[in-house]
Amino acid sequence: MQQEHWDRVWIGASLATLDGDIGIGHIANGVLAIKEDRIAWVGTQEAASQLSWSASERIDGRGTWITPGLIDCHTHLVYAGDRSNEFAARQRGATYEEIARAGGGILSTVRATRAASDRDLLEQSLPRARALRREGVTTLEIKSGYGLTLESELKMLRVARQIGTKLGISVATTFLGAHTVPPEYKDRVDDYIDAVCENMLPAAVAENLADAVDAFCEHIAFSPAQTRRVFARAVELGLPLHLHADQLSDLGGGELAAQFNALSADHLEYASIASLERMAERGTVAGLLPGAFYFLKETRRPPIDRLRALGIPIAIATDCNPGTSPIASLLTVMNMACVLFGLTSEEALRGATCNAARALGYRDRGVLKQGMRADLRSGAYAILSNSAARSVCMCPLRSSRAAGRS
Ligand code: DI6
Ligand code: FE
Repeated sequence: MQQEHWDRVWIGASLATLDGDIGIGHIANGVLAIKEDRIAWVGTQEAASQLSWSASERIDGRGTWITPGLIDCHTHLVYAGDRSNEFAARQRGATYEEIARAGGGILSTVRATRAASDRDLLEQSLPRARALRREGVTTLEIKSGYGLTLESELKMLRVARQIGTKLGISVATTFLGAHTVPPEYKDRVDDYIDAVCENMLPAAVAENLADAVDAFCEHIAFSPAQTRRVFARAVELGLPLHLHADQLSDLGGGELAAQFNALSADHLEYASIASLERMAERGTVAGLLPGAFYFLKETRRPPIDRLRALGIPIAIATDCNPGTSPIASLLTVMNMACVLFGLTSEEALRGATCNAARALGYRDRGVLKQGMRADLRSGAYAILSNSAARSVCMCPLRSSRAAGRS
């Protein structure tokens, strides 16, 4: 029998492999081995005992659950300043739209982000990324969209890349120049879209700063026609797409995202049945953002039952941003997905692992399977619940360890 030599092996752990179309792919008394930066073997102890193997490091995995490293697939965590004043205004009854129309909201963060130096922006953003990493997040998507000039959008994206390097996590950057209309273009929105398409987006691509493109399609931001122009340009430049779709009203965002084969359409509280059907046909992931729902005291839930019935993959993300989702805890947001949206714990765990990987177009993570990146999260979960999914979602503030390659 050929002898396998592994760098590190966990023996006797409960594995949530997430391998398969439903559930969490639980293996009790599991063995998981890593060689170099890949998962070399996954299975039961019984099956492992049939193999001939050795390992440089053996870890007693009993009492431990191992899941894939968590993936936060939608964040705006690079920004300067804070918007606690808006939180207070909303407590007094103001709505998000009213604040935005009065020049607050996204634009107030644009002012602070433009004024910040690269270094300030990095220093203000790092603690949020660190908080996510502490919870076991090993892959993080970060959007631009608070600069809205060529120079400051690129500044945000560079800072996002620096966060990945500094923290040793994987950062996927998304160009969100079409987040809101900057004041300089107040009455000439189409001219701004020209600048996005002809100037900003190509520059971000030339500097290899954008892994994907997103837009905010909403009556307080960009129309479907303007969103299409940005998407068409992104497609020409070979970039995958995401969309802030149907968050505050139904503009057919889900359908638009599906038509362009976007990786994900996110929010979806007001998505129409037609949108969801198109998403199901194209395999568009539904990115649910319970933090924004919670902070905005939204009452209309995303159409969970229909997403399930149509077999649309559901991802969960923090949407970490200073206005509508000022939270840097993916575990809490997974818990919100259960409590506020009625997801099962298993769905929430899928939402932050395998389905989040799909929402970012990654095929090498989010699942514990031979050949995948050695990108894991482990923790002693047994105190509250004997299930990785349930304990992650029941008790969101417990700490964890991320292990293996990041
Ligand atoms: N939708 C959101 O939830 C965030 N952006 C968006 O397009 C909100 C961003 C903010 O209010 O700063
Ligand atoms: Fe967002």
